[in-house]
Amino acid sequence: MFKNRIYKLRKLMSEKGIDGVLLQGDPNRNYLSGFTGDESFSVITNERAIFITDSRFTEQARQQAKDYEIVQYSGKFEDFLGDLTKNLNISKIGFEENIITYDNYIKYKNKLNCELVPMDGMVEKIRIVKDEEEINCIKKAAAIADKAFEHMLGYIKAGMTERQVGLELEFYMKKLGARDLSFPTIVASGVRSCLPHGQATDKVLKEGEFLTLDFGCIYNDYCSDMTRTIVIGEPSDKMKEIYNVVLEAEMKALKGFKPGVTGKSVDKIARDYIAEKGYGKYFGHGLGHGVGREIHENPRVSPMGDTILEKGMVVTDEPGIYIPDFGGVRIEDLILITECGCEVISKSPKELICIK
Ligand SMILES: [Mn+2]
Repeated sequence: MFKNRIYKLRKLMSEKGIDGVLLQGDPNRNYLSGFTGDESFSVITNERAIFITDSRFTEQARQQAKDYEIVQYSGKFEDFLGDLTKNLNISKIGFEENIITYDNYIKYKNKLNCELVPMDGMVEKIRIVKDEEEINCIKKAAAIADKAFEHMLGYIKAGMTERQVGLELEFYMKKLGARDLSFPTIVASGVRSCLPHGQATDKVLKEGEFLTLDFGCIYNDYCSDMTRTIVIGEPSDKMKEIYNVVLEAEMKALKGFKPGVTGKSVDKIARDYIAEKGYGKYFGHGLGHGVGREIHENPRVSPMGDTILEKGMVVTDEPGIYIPDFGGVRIEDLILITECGCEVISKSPKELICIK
């Protein structure tokens, strides 16, 4: 599997005319090696795959990065890299311009005798389509989130704080085998639900309020992402109306996801429907995003999403309406693009749930 991924990278390297790459960020380096730790490096040329780490990770790298020569370095990494690129006769080395700092760049530029070339998302282009094993990990992470949501429906009561809700949700996902959270859990109730990314506070849940939960976990390095908005007690007519508009927009978009269309064309389906219902100005963010090793990755499903969707891509469908001083609703499913449409990975119910 890793050999195949490295093979794909080497093809892109030769197309770009570079004879080596330096991988420093966790997602790309680990995707191409099987390593699950951090703060390490790999250098890949046409003939060699070298994994470079320090004494904290050497043994782990030996066990996990089996297709690589493992090298332990000490001292300044830029000195080590300068010698290595010289010994490997690298003339143009690709680097992750979205990962390395300006400080890194200056140090490399001073120590390396080769040309530094931005990789321009070369590995991300390979990562955008998921293989079966990756899809299984994402499905497992989503199943944990679904179970946790079901648990929360029996746990949430008026009088609790958002923080209590968030803590229980996070604890429960870890109890079910999640390694970590995909991102800081969003728990936003009442007027706070108009904050698309409102993190849990000490606010107490009251009857007649929306409660938005946006959460996910990491299973074997892969993220899940889902959002459900529920009501504490009884919803008003206006709350029901907004909820139904968002739900309808979400379901209409689901029918639009298929290979061969752009992300922006699916975004438009949900956006046009919400605008038609008079709430256009309250839906400010994109409809969705790719999910994998990172919680937000390509393809973007927004008015700027030019990428053509392909079978094996995993994206979210998450329209929302956020009305200041009133509240908001977002409903988000994780989906897999299939041969002729999409498969909804999130299984939690979407009809309006009221906590009595
Ligand atoms: Mn999302």
